Amino acid sequence: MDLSIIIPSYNEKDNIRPIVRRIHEAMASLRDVLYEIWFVDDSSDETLEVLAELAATDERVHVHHRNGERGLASAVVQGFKLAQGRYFIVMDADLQHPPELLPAMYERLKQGTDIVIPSRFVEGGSDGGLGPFRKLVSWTARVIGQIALHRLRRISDCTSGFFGLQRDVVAGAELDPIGWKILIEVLVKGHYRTVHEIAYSFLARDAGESKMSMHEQWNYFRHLVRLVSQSPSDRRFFLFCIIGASGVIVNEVVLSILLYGFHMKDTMASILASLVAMLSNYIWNDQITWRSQGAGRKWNVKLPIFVAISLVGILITTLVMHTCERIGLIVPIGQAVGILVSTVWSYVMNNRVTWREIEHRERGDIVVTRESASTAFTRAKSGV
Ligand SMILES: Nc1nc2c(ncn2[C@@H]2O[C@H](COP(=O)(O)OP(=O)(O)OP(=O)(O)O)[C@@H](O)[C@H]2O)c(=O)[nH]1
Ligand SMILES: [Mg+2]
Repeated sequence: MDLSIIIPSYNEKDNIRPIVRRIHEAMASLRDVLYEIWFVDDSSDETLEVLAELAATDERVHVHHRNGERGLASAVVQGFKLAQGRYFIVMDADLQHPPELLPAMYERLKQGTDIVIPSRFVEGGSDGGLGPFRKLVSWTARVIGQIALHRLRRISDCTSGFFGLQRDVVAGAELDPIGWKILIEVLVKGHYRTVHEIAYSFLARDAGESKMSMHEQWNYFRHLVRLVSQSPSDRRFFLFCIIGASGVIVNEVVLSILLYGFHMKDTMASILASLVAMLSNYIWNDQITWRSQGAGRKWNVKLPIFVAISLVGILITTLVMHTCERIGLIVPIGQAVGILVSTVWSYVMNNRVTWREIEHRERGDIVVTRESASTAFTRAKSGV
């Protein structure tokens, strides 16, 4: 079997026949390709009857019905287990994902690209099928995901429900998604090196109802938290921020002791308190944040670099604060922006320089390529 098309479905009775017909029409251009369509269905309406009728007459259509179970992402994981193809393509049942793109996606997979993602956000693509509120919610969700998980950062449509992959990408991966966004689970836990994005226009739903809800947004947030906690390199940034915040408390406590216990002069007490906080941050970061990669370099190399990076960080905070003040922002806001910029600076530098070794090994750069809609559709139409 060459290709398995996996479709999660929930109460889509009016969309099943049209999508199967359009898949066959689109795949007709690839004459020798063996493909199957797997519906993983959780429906409570007549969708299952429609699917059963189709499966009885069309040998390419297969149905797995889950009784009393829900969840788009877990349905897709079930599809990965059932599918026989060398390549998988996942798409929605409601025709928002145009089956006409299947040949172009298949060709890319056949050429060896690990993951192919039709994207609404590559030049030539559009997310016209969504209303303004849904667009805003979807944009916010994407940005939060990209901040939290480094593997999503260069993928323009990382929450898409339409994507293709080599079977091997998920073969040994322990997929354990919550809710809807199966692609983020695949991007974080899958084994891959190349990603190709193809621009496309997301379309309005033809029939049936949307199952998107606030509850699903909450599930997405829980899913992100779980992925961050399972991914050492993403967890690291959050640990670094928590330790940085703990440094503020250390700083204040030491300052109070020096001022009121030892009656030290203000400036001296302030400098000493900052140094102790810096040392405390160094120790926690060495023991927790970068625990797995400290080996090989001694503290007398790492500590001075850490201190130098922190001092430049303080300078950056002040510079950014002044710049913000000049453009009319009040000092506390300017200081907050400065802290944000210097936190990112310190994190990146410590990751690359102070505790560098493993980070290089882990990065194993992923190559992302892009294709505009015109090229993709020309290829889809001509079946090349
Ligand atoms: N198996 C399964 N499929 C689901 C479940 N929830 C949604 N789906 C399917 O997942 C796909 C996406 O759901 P939609 O309701 O279209 O979500 P959406 O595309 O974000 O929302 P709209 O733009 O309003 O259509 C569709 O094919 C649904 O039938 C579920 O719990 N189980
Ligand atoms: Mg939909």
